[in-house]
Amino acid sequence: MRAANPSTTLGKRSSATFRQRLGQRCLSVAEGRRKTKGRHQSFTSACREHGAALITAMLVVALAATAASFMMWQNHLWLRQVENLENQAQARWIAHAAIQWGAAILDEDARDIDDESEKWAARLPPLTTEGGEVTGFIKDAQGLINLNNLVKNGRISQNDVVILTRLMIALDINPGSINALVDWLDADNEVTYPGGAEDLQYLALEPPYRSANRMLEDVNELYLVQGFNREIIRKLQPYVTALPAATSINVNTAPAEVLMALCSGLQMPDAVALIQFRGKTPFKDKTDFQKRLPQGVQVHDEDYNISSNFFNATAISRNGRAQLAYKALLERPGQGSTQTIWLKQIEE
Ligand SMILES: [Ca+2]
Ligand SMILES: [Ca+2]
Repeated sequence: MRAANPSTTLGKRSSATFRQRLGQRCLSVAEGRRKTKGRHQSFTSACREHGAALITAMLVVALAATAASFMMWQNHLWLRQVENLENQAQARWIAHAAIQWGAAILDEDARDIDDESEKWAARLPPLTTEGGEVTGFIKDAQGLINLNNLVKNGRISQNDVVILTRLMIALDINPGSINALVDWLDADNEVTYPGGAEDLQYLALEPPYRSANRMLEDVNELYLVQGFNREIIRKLQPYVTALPAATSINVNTAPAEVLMALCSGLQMPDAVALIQFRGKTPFKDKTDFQKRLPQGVQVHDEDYNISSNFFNATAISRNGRAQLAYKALLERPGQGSTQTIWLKQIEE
């Protein structure tokens, strides 16, 4: 039997111990790493939570700031709207007052003659008001051709048809649509030939409508009358009007084109000469006007006059950011105070 080698035994023991110790050491290191990893994970998780909370807080602040900004903007907008409405109301009130002032000036005016050297014809210089200014002017509505004259007492007025025909020819407009205007104004439903139009023609349009069979309330109503279009109305507008009664033309205020339409045979140079003459010495009566007409020129006595009953007053008022223009038709009767027939807001 062979005796055991002590050194070999000792070596085996040392080796076992070493492995044991190594195992423990490894376990210890692994434990350490596990703990470190755990701590790291906890730290990362905490960081993530903290980050999320921070982003949420920032979002809440941003939303709150946006909401506050929106509310402030809305509030500002509302205040501006209120201010605009207030400015508009003030501007409207001042414009209406200016037109009433115009009516008072007409009341004070002598009514035997109406010419452009009179006080009512002077343009109102801009007057400062609280928060703005107002200006305005009055024009004689009877210096123009009254389209409603075409039908008088239910019948066609041939004199007035001739006057409008002369104007349209001078303005290079085909006068063929005058009968349609006569039909628009007259009370019956019988078509005036050629060129007339009553319900039958207008009801065939899309959309259909009926003939008015009454006076025009406004020159723009011509858009509804057969044969009148934008171009024709644009050309006519400086020389025609729509008054609520038959009227005569005031030769102290009529422009040259209207004088030429009124007087048979009157040429432009003579019409300009008449206007220059009346600028210095207004026609004091109808005979005075007739005397000034060139030889051969004729005018019907009932078609003209040297004074007026109807005037257009325009007022332009500015208040803050609001600027409004109003136009009125004023009627000044032979006696009594001037009345407003209509008042409307217009484009400047
Ligand atoms: Ca006068
Ligand atoms: Ca008719």
